[in-house]
Amino acid sequence: YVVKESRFSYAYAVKLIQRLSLNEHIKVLVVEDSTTARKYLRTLLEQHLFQVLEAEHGVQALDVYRAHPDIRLIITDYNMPEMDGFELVRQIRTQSDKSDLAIIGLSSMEKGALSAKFIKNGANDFLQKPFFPEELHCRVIHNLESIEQIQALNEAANRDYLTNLYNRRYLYSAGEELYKSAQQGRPLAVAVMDIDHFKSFNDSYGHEAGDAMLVHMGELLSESFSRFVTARLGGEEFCVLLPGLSQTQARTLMDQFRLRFEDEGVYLGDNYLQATISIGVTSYLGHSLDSMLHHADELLYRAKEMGRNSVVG
Ligand code: GH3
Ligand code: MG
Ligand code: MG
Ligand code: MG
Ligand code: MG
Repeated sequence: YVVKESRFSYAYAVKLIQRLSLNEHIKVLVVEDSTTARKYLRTLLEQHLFQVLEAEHGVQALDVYRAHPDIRLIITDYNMPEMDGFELVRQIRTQSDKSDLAIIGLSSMEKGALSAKFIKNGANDFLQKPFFPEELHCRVIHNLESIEQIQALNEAANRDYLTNLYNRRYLYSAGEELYKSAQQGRPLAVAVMDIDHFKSFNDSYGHEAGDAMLVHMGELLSESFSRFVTARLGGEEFCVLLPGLSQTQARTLMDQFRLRFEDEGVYLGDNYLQATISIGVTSYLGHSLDSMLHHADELLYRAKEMGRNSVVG
């Protein structure tokens, strides 16, 4: 006789239930030429609340993926008309790597070579048909969690811990792209700013108040420049990359920001804290992004010399 036992531990079942609210926002594409198999996969995935999309072969799958670039997982059969699973995986991997999109290969043909080939072509995982629904679910969750962890790590590596603005590392990688487009004719302005007399601010109100002011700066910057790239360069120095703006437009915007920062202080307990900033703005491309930042920094230094709380550029 067959003993029917629960394949999930209690802890695992709890974990699966906790995931359901996450799954609702995740698109999964099922690529399978057999209608029966496709509908079966859809049913299993919908039990876990995933948004399921379908394609009958590789060519159709590429179209669906183009229309829905936010698909997080593709489950694909091997043997299909028009374009098979290997070719699909190969083509998808020219656009999206394993940290953006998970792919699970599927096939009922003899194992070994097939699974290896799926993985060599860029699939994250492989599942042999017929499979237990539990195995499908475990592998789907496992692969999605890997992507989520990589994305969380990337995000943490690119953010400044105190202000949650981007850090210098991200600024340079995003900036290089913008700099390349600037060399091809798209305008780019760079602003570097620094809080005035911040050392004496810290000395007067304390380091905690200094930190509160930096957090406040982060909030005002991301609010005022949501269309642009804002970063903390270090200490009380910040940077805004303004693609598409001329020197004059950028200087006007930065001057509005300077006034806003001067006007809107922040409360720390009963203390209302205020500070001012000096800003350098350039759209002179020079020979590198780094030279642009240096130039903006020189203009910032001039604003300091001229008495602070001003924009030079
Ligand atoms: P200036 O107007 O010329 O910019 O004068 P300043 O005093 O702002 O410039 P200086 O470079 O002499 O001092 C910068 C100060 O910023 C010193 C440092 O203690 C403070 N600072 C840097 N990072 C942090 C931080 O994360 N938190 C706090 N509270 N203070 C910081
Ligand atoms: Mg098939
Ligand atoms: Mg300063
Ligand atoms: Mg200084
Ligand atoms: Mg400074």
